Amino acid sequence: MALNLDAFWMPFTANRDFKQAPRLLAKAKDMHYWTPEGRQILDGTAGLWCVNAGHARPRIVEAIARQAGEMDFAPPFQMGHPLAFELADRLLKYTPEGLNRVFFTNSGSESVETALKIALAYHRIRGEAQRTRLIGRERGYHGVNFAGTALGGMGPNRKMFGSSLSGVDHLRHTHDLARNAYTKGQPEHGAELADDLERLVALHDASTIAAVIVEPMAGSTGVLLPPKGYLQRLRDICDKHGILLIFDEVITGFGRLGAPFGAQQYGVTPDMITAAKGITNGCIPMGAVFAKQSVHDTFMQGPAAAIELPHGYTYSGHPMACAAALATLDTYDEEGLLTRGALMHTKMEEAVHSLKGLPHIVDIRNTGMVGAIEFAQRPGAAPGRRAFEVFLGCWEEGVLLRAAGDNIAISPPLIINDSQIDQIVSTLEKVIKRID
Ligand code: PXG
Repeated sequence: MALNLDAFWMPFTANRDFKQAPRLLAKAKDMHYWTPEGRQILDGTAGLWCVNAGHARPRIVEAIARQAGEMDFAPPFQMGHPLAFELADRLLKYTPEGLNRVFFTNSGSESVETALKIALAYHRIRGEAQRTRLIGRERGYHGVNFAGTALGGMGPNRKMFGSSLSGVDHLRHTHDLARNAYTKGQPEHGAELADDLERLVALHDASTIAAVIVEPMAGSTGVLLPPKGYLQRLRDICDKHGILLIFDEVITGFGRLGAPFGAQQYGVTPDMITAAKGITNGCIPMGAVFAKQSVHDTFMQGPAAAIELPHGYTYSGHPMACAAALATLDTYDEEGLLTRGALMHTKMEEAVHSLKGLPHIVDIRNTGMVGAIEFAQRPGAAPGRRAFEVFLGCWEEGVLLRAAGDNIAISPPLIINDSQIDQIVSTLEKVIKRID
């Protein structure tokens, strides 16, 4: 029976184009996908930045199967189950010092909404209920729920949804091709862009600002690394004005940059971290917010019988997700994957930067297990066409990459080997040479 593609309204997809020429994946193992026809595809995107240990890893598969038979679900409100406590405690081995309280969600978007609600409530409990303003950054991505949409800074993701949330402002983005093109690792120029926060403080007054949320490295917008000194400067300004700093580490968490979290990679500790994706190796939906103990303890006042934070999800700390996460952490530990990005950094850097000089490329960026190639917009065409054609060409040649605006992002599972990195780069070279 032929597959009927009509009913499924696909997310973030050009539905009509896709359904004319579908790109289907039917099977996955380690570094590869296979199409329903059996064509092998090298996974250059770790699914969507989430399958950090590679696909269908036996420990994780077994843990999920075992847990499904043992206990499928347990209510998380006013009830508990051991795995959620075990996982929260285990996660502290990886989080930056001091971020030792864990709130479970089911996605990055939910982690973002949760952290922002915690920030608002935190100030209110402390007698600063007027601190309601939330600050994001241009070109940021914080998922697709209302606050995440409002705080995100990618124009096309916002414009269809009205004002979505009031009391929001944005820092300028840090992408500066004129000064930083072809930088290997963190750009030299742009720390002073953090002073934008002082500008917003002057405009709105610090007493109205609850929190700033930024990705340590902006992923979805096409891999923008923080300029040297930028994140520390943001931290200092937040401290000066009593503003909470949230790092959205949905992509950078769990080893993508070469350390467990971007906070450690860049040596800057936020007040909260939002995470998801790699926490379960992408195989069961799960997210988490990591909070400083001082943030958590602010809530632990008043009558002990009262619910301190009226927030949570039916599936917060779902037993299957907890089992998957624990087995994922075992796999990361056994194979040293959360720091493998640091070992592979030079290989990745040399590989992606070898593409310099090919037609239409205007910048190449890299860090840990991430690379990005930026293309000039084709004159007269819609933004992103060249990157999308490169993505399509690579798919036809057996390599899955991700188009993000005018950029191609490379973010393979952390188990990738040298020859697979070479395969990604030689495929890119072949495809880039034939596009106009
Ligand atoms: N924050 C950040 C920093 C993200 O990267 C989310 C929040 C939302 O997570 P959920 O689990 O609700 O999707 C993300 C998600 C891409 C791409 O192509 C990136 C994401 C999702 C889909 C595609 O770069 N990141």
